[in-house]
Amino acid sequence: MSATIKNRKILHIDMDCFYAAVEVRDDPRLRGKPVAVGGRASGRGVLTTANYEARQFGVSSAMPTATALRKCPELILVPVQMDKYRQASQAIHKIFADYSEKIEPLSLDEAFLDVTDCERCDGSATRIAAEIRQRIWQDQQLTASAGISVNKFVAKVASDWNKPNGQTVIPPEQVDAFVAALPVGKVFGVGKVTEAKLHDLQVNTCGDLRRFTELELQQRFGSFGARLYRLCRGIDNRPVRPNRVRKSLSVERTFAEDRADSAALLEQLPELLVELERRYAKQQKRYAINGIFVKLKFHDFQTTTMEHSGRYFWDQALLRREFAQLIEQAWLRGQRPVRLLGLGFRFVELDTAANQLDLFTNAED
Ligand code: TTP
Ligand code: MG
Repeated sequence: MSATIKNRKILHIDMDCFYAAVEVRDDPRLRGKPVAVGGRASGRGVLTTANYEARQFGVSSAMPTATALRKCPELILVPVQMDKYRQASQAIHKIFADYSEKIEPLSLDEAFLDVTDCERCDGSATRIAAEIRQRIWQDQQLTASAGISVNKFVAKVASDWNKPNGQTVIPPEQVDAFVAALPVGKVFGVGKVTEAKLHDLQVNTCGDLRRFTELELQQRFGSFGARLYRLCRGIDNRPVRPNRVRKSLSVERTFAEDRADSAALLEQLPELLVELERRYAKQQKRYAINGIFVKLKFHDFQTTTMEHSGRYFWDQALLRREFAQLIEQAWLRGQRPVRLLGLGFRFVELDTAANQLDLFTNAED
């Protein structure tokens, strides 16, 4: 039975100084020293992150490398090596998958897991988090921190509480008090502007925010006001949403009258291809086409599919030729009237989180 919103068990897991930790792991000479990952100062580089030794000097993510070197002259700078972080990220996600199907990655190093239905560790979310962190260490020699609570908001705040290499549990009965004491700046969506506005209203903590009615908050903050009203009470019903990666896209048509042969099928190709193109263009994310396939259902309901793998860009003429070939080959397998024709693409799995971070890497020299 799926759990009600009230008794969910949500984990937020976040790797500690992720890129820097991977670099230190791979070069023991860096251990114990201040290390940052990013572009060179001469190339106007910025840092993606820094290890905890470097943070003691005031070095932080997104800081220009030149500034960081002024704050910490002995800082060791390592260039970004995205492939390594991606590999570590994949290994970590494999471990997550042993505990839940409901995994929502936020970036390469951070994810929510809904472990409400997980039966491992006697169903104890606290022990599940500890075990996951232990396995990440054994498998990757990297440390992670975790927050454990009843919803995403509280779990995320909690994972920061005992960083690095720690975990914090906020059980249901403590959520209210925990959130009441929380500075409003910790609430997801409250940026500098909103925070300043709230301070003007003598609001410093989520507890202070509870003085306002939902309507008052809506009047001041628009639609975000309604969310604030709930969040400051520790209420957050957002589900953990797995980023479903699309593996294929297809269109198909059942004919009013069966098509006798492949020539009759080919007449249908241009129209179906336009439909496929329309669906492909409508997708929010871009997927690289890694193969094409056709599906035929013969009049006796026997079905056959034929694939061709290879990288394709959208090229009408080429796709038409290649689909036509597949249709002919597929028809030869049955050589009888056809009631349905389908066309489709297979996609390469793209790691959307990694792609976002690539934008950052490009700032490198
Ligand atoms: P974070 O989880 O924000 O930071 P972190 O893992 O380095 O440190 P913490 O221990 O505080 O969690 O980001 C994860 C990785 O994403 C980080 O190692 C580098 C990369 N990153 C960027 O490329 N640009 C950025 O601005 C930030 C914040 C992170
Ligand atoms: Mg992190």
